[in-house]
Amino acid sequence: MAKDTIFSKIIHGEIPADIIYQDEQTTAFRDIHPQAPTHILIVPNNVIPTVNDATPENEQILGHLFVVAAKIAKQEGIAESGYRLIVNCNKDGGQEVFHLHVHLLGGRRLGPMLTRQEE
Ligand code: DGP
Repeated sequence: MAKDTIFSKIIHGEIPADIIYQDEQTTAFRDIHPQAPTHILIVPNNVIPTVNDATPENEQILGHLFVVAAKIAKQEGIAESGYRLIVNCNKDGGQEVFHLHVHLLGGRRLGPMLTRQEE
């Protein structure tokens, strides 16, 4: 099994976070460095380090993350105005925490999907 992460500690209540949703499979909490008025992380309770580690056994939980995202978007009042879901993978994707998570961003116009290429 993959080793615990900072997000595991949040999921298990060992460090504080603004948890807005939790069920047996997933936990959602507000990002510590919000990039938009709504910036929530939706995280599987069991660690999958990156998208590269996803297996056919993970298909149910990976789908569940989207169902939870839709539920939270409604709860946050941004379902109709719109939002963006992002999953970063490894260095070029900008992944910092190696516990797969979906960023749910909304509450303002988010602009183009990518910023200019870094040199
Ligand atoms: P990523 O770059 O996709 O791995 O995103 C990691 C996000 O996690 C980043 O936006 C900041 C957030 N984050 C990191 N540590 C913590 C924490 O301890 N608490 C909360 N709420 N968010 C965190």
